[in-house]
Amino acid sequence: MKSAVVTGISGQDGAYLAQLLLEKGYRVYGTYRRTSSVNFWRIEELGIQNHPNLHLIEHDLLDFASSIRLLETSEATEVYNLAAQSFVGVSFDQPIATAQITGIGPLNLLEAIRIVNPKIRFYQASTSEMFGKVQAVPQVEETPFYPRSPYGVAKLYAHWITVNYRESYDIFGSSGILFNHESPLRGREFVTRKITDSVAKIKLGKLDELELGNLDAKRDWGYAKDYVDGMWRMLQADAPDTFVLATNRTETVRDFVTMAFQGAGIALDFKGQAEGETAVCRETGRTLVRINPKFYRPAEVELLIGNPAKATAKLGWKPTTTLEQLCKMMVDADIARNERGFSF
Ligand code: NDP
Ligand code: GDR
Repeated sequence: MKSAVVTGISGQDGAYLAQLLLEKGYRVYGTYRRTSSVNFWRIEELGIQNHPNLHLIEHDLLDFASSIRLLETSEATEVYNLAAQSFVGVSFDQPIATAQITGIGPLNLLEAIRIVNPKIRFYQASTSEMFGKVQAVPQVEETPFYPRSPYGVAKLYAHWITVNYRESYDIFGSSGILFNHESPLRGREFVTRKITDSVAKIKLGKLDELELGNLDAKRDWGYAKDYVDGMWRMLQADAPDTFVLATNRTETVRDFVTMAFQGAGIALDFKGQAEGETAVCRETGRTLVRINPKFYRPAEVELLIGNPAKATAKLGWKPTTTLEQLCKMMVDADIARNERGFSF
């Protein structure tokens, strides 16, 4: 039986990847950090929390000794490093913690691999945020990086140290440059889920208005389940490499807002500009969306769109879900959750 470590099991991608690996017959060691109240709602929603081949292990990404023990206990042949301080907005308020967890955390794992078993295959969760102030459209593996947040800078370190261990020590370290991917399991601080959860609450009369920041930002949004399949494919390849996973389509936050309200049967009209912009219900004239400048970032990534041609050619990977399907799936899930009073 193959054995894999997935760091960040309590996160969106960790839950979907664990599910995929269990379906493929792996023994999965999912790591989580110690908190006073651990919450496994995502693996519970997927119904895998009591799977006999899922082992939940407390592990701190910054504790080198515990990384060594993790690899020894699990006898893993694949390590997927998904744990990170992953919220761009917070990285401006907590740049040092973000640098340590998101930047140095992966180095701890790579060093542990070098010591315990250099044959272990390593996946690093890199990001389109590394492109930041984009230097080419669409972005591909060779596009120069220009991160625009402490998060993006930390991820860039983690990306290059993975490449460096590949080249220096012959470690099978692959880096997936993944563009935004969403799902009903997305954290509520990220814009898509914030929107779909708020749409559900507005629809059910539990919320009056949705407050957002920059509506002009453009993102390439895909479905998280497609993307964890791409991670697995990267570690099954003949050689370690760097791959972009994206849909090659970009839309504004405003477009996603429109789509999400439409999914709940509400048509919107946008009025005004910049921080004075609002969206009103076409039927009632009631304001449903307002701008709050506190959601703007000190430096913004304005436009992301990725071309996954390399992943398609070398891994046979393709996104399978349209943005319309994804948005509807998220709105429906949030309406159902809010109806039954569950709202993570
Ligand atoms: P989430 O924020 O949903 O999950 C992050 C995970 O990291 C959680 O399990 C979280 O634990 C854990 N974590 C946070 N801080 C620490 C810490 N100090 N020590 C140990 N674990 C910690 O992110 P996603 O699942 O969306 O993303 C997975 C990875 O992919 C991340 O590295 C992210 O940066 C990267 N990525 C994500 C993209 C996306 O669009 N989703 C795109 C590109 C890259 P807890 O539950 O306790 O907070
Ligand atoms: P992002 O995702 O920063 O791209 O990082 P997020 O959903 O947070 O923001 C996307 C865009 O929406 C704009 N925005 C808002 N964002 C949030 N969170 N809340 C708001 O109210 C709001 N209003 C407008 C943002 O300014 C931004 O332009 C995600 C994370 O998953 C990272 O870990 C990952 O690396 C990248 O995607 C790829």
